Amino acid sequence: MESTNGTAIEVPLGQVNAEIESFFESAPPLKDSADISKKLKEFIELNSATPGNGSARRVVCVSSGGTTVPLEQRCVRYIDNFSSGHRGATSTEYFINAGYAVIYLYRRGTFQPYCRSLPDDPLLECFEFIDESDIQVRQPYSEAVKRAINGHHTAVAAGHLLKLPFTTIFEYLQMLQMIAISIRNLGPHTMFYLAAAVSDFYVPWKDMAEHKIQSASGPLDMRLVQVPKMLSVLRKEWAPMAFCISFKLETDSEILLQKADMALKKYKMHVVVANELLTRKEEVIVVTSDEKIHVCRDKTRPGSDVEKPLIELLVERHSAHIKGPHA
Ligand code: 9Z3
Repeated sequence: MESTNGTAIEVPLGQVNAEIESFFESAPPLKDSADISKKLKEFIELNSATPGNGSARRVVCVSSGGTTVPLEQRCVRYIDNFSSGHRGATSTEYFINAGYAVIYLYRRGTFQPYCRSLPDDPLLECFEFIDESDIQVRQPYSEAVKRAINGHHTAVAAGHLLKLPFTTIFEYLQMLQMIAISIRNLGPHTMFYLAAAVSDFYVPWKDMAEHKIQSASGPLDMRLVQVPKMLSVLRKEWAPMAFCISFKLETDSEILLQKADMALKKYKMHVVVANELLTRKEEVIVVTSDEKIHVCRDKTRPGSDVEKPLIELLVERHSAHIKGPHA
């Protein structure tokens, strides 16, 4: 909750919990939850220290892309949150390079790790027929295709990348909770890097029209309720030992840092990464309880990105967190 003068007001956890319970109770059940649980269990086992595996890997959940808010149960229309998924996909590659196992919780249809240099329509643009029965990669794309296939397949085959897609706010939050609870036993070796653009308002399932809303009925009058803020519960209950990073996106630079500070305190995040929509690929500000660090893309290197120095910094901060104290 925010006071009228813009400072963070602590909302009692009991009240937040009641709102969250009602959100999950009213949400449509996750279709493939048994399959997701199984995949998570296998992924965590694979990356935990056992006599056969050697040492454990750190595990990071990277969320990426925007959540949708359906307006009808048999959904034809929805409200969307902007995010191409570029930040999440790029960051995933750097986390894997840094030795992490990544659970990539992503919006269907958004950017994927190792595939960001491919053109919009890779199948049609990257391949051509040699003859009736053979296909080859077109020259300009051969490096990008090799990088995509090698990078992706190597990471998945080694058990360092698990990809879990979502579309709606209901799916996203249910999956985030499942991930948090399944990795909590790994304690401070886990990280949440929440770059997904998450809806602030939604239509509760029970209040939602079942069928397509008819335009002939005149102007649309619809009540959206606030999505309960799961970040505090993630920090306090679902994964209390994890290193938690959330993102703050604004279009008005005047309020960005103040909003990031507020999120840091209110949700007890370890780090909030503040970014502005127009400059998000050039610069971000890493906000912690005692620092504000400007992280910029290296403009002298063509093709460089801001995620490289950002992930280096966050990995270093995560190492300090592991050494404790973890709270
Ligand atoms: C971000 O701020 C991400 O950096 C972007 C990345 C979505 C801007 P792209 O996917 O862009 O590379 O195109 N994500 C968080 C956005 C958000 O909704 N944050 C909430 C807020 O600002 C808190 S959860 O209130």
